[in-house]
Amino acid sequence: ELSPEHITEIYDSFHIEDDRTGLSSETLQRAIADNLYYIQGKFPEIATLYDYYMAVAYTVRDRLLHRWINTVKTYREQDVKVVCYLSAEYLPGPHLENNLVNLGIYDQVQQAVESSGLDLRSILAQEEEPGLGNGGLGRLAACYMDSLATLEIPAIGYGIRYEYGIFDQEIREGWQVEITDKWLRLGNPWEIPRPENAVEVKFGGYTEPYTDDQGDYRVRWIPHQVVNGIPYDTPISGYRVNTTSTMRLWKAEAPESFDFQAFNVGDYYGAVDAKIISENLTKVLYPNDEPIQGKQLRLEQQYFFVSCSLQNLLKIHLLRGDPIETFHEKFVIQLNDTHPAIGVAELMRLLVDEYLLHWQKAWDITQQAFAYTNHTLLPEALETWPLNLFGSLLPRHLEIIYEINQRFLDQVRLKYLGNPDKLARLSLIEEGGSKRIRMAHLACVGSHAINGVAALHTELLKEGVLKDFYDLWPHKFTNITNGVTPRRWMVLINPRLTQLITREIGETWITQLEDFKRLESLAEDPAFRQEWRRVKRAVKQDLADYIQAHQGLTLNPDSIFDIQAKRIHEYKRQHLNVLHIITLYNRIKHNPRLAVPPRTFIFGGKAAPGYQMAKLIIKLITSVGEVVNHDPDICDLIKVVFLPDFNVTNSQRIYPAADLSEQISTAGKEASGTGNMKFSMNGALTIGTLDGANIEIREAVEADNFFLFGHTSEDIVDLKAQGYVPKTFYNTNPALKEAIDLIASGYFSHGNRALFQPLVDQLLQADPYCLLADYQSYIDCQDQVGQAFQDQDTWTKTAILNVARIGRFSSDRAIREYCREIWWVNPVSIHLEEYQQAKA
Ligand code: T68
Repeated sequence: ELSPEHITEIYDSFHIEDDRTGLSSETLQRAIADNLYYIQGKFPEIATLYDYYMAVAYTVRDRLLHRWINTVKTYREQDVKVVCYLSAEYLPGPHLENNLVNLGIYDQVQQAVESSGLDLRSILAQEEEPGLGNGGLGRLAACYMDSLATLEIPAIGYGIRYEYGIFDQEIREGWQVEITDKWLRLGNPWEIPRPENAVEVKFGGYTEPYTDDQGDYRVRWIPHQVVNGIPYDTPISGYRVNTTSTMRLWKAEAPESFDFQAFNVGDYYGAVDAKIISENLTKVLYPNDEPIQGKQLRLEQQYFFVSCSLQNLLKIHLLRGDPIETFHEKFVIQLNDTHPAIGVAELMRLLVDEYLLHWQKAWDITQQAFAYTNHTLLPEALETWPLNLFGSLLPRHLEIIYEINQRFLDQVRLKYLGNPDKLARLSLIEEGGSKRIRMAHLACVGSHAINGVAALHTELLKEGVLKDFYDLWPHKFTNITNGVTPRRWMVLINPRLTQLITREIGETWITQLEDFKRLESLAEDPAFRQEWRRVKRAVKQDLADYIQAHQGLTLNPDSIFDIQAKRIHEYKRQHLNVLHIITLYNRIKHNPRLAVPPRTFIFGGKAAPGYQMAKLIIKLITSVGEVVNHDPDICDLIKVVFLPDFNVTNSQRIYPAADLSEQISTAGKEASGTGNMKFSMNGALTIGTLDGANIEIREAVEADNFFLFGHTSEDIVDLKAQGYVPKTFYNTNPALKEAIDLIASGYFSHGNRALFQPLVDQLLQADPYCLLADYQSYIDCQDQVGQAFQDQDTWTKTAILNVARIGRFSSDRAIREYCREIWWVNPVSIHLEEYQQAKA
């Protein structure tokens, strides 16, 4: 520790130039030139556009660092409670533009680069986004980081610095091809490595008991392997506030001492092998949006980042001079699904084995520190680990989990005398056949709060997968409906609509989205509606231009832009959408003079590389597009587009351009959905089932302004209970039969009947997601959509009302609820000290 005098001396020895903090376009222009020269080592004759991007990024980062340092200092000095978000995935999207928006320097930077003869949009396009997540769950974590900073809540987001993020998707001959995502190849200007804060993580080996100085029974863990965790910090700005939080991602490296050990015995190659094995740990993101049961490396990743993060938190706590016993008063740890649930056992290990607390004290701290968010109802998606695998990797944690379980079941036994079934259902260990650890149960037992991510989802958790826990601890359960940040999902992606709205109602909505309700009366104003339509038309033209340039397809910007963009999954039912397309196609083929409003069907989304049916659904979409787009009988009334590589960057062109948002999952399967919110916020109408947050969106915008179809989650349960026979629907519905038969006939596959056979068989023989049962209702509803679109003025009114009433679905609202109901934390404002003052 340095003395105060020494610190003053260090401050006196250097000073920060205004070129690193100034916000005028002149200063920014100078700073960009300076960074191009001194950081990129380039001069204009040889600088690439990427060099300019880096120079601008470093210039913006300098401005962030000033705020970031003040944020960290404030939290160090003041006695604040901090939210720690533990998430194996983050999808922040490109940082540069978001930071320009949040700092309020978009125009100044634009002017600065234009004065240098450059174009800001093409500089922004250089950024490679960190694809450190699969979909909704990772993107939610990023929206929450944005809202936490904007609401000035002290927070750290912990995660994994995957070297390869989610694969890039290419479409070749209609099939998905996965390309490795080398996002770090050209350097990452947003992260700061902190090798001095490395921590050690142990794996494998065995445990042994010993007696400590007090004569207490203790356990020691002798690992087989040690891996170092190196933190990489990325500043996360808040909107127009000084608060700048930290996203701290861990990279695995081999500890040097480990290498030396091998060197000493002369095993140079063994040492290199060990290094490779260690560094494999954070090499790649598992591209699955469901858990991959039983992959050892995945468990290693989870434990690695959780152990690094908890060790780091305990260190911060002790550095602040606080006693270990008050840990839970200063930190609350949110588990983003069960991926970090091993944290419950790890905190117990750290408190009991390393800090020598008694079990009960450690358990009180742990339970009060943790809270758990569930993101799925699919029973096959609940994470469990084979006990053998778990025990060989984490022998001490297995013992701790046994101890937690024993004490937990002792308590349960008193409540449910003589009900062994209940005990078996609640147990952290799944018995029978091969034993497994149930991570959701560990998360429930170790947390003071458990939440679902939409009202229906939370209710279904309480009646279904977590029912026994709900019966035991009803007070632990809460619903926090998801939300998305209006900064990225409106201000950044839709400047035209942002400007129109702000001109009318001011800009308070950017941080208080409920203020959108001031748009209600404008829905009645014909002149405003006309301007709204002009904006939508311009934004659709932008997307059409992009698709023309990238896919050579000409789209009609006056057609209905009907969009489904999300991961490809049978439960999300992209193939139901395809059945509608084929139905329309058949109708036009039968009656070429049929008056149908022109539609452009746009799809985007990745399939897990091992999920054959999802990949076949992509092939079906592209194959149908191939036929429909070129059939002269269709006269361009229908176009089908598959936009490759759906990621945050590409999604930003999609949401603003939609007329119709497809949210058509089987009721009871989609926990919440968040794309539904982004589409609505940008003025699309929704066609959807009563699933996830759709239900609440429909309530908010009111039933007349939402296209509802399909069975409810209760209907679906009943349908299945009665023995669902999809063939009955097929046999009794000629249009449905015709559509499916056309796929089966090889019509879309150059006569190859075998190609789509697995998909057809699945629908006719099992149809686990009830497409056939919902088909007619969907078609009828789509017919209403087609009708409604003919009346552009009413359609626009409805779109405006959707936006006016979507305010509740801001992530700011969601974060306020977490703060109030689960975290018990308060905002702390950050004052920027002038650098010279900072000496004090
Ligand atoms: C999604 N889950 C839900 N999981 O499907 C979606 N899972 O309804 C919800 O809106 C969203 O979470 C946010 O709450 C996911 O995205 C995953 O990506 C995932 C990844 C690995 C393992 C399991």
